[in-house]
Amino acid sequence: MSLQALIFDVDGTLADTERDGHRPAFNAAFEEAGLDWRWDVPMYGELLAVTGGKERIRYYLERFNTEFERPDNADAWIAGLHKAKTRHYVRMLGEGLIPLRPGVRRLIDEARAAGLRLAIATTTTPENVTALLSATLGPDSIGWFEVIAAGDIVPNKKPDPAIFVHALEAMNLPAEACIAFEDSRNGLISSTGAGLRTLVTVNDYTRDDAFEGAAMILEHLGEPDQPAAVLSGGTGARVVDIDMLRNELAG
Ligand code: XBP
Ligand code: MG
Repeated sequence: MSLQALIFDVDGTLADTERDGHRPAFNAAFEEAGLDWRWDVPMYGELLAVTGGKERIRYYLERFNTEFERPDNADAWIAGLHKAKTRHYVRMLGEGLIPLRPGVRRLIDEARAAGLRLAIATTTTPENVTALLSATLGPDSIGWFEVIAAGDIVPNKKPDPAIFVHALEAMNLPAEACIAFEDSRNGLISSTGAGLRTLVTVNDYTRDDAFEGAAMILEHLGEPDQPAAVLSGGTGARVVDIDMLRNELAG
């Protein structure tokens, strides 16, 4: 079936948001709430085992800070803490602190020029997605994505396939007509669980993940003057463009 749409993950795929975006935003929210919790870079790597910010805070308390006495209304309290984190994160994006990864803008421009449809499937909060798109590709770019499937829109976050299934249903497309872009094992399990061929671009937190089932694994999407290292798959091309997706990945 011919290629009709590209579905992008956000965190770690469009931009390296986790280490220098979400992590400091969580820490700023903790400080503001008078908590002495600080998530350093290695600890945050362990916390990434669980997707979703509220879920990640719960996991931290269950696994790494069991002494902490939670308030009675723990869910609402965590939701409030997470809301503050989102506020800090959106502010950081607005300050232009987090750029897109190599090749992302180019590939999105090429996909639009080729008439491909675009969607997003992410675990993060919807306003984080629109803030990132707006700060990097400009406010109009929000409308380039036919579907922005994000956050609590599905009950179970990645690695559950629900968010990709939701995006496919909203576009009324079969998985065979699409390619997904992911950066993590949880993301890959989710996308392949929805039947999607998936191209993985690794980052410092995910390069040692096991990526069985990925159609191709690269360092990043590549630019003509900055070709990507190919870690697995493909036939040697080091810049991901539409021809390459059609020739090497589309079924
Ligand atoms: C991203 C996530 C998100 C972000 C934080 O996973 O797990 O939770 O880390 O965003 P993926 P929120 O890239 O696989 O979608 O705090 O808004 O959840
Ligand atoms: Mg990701």
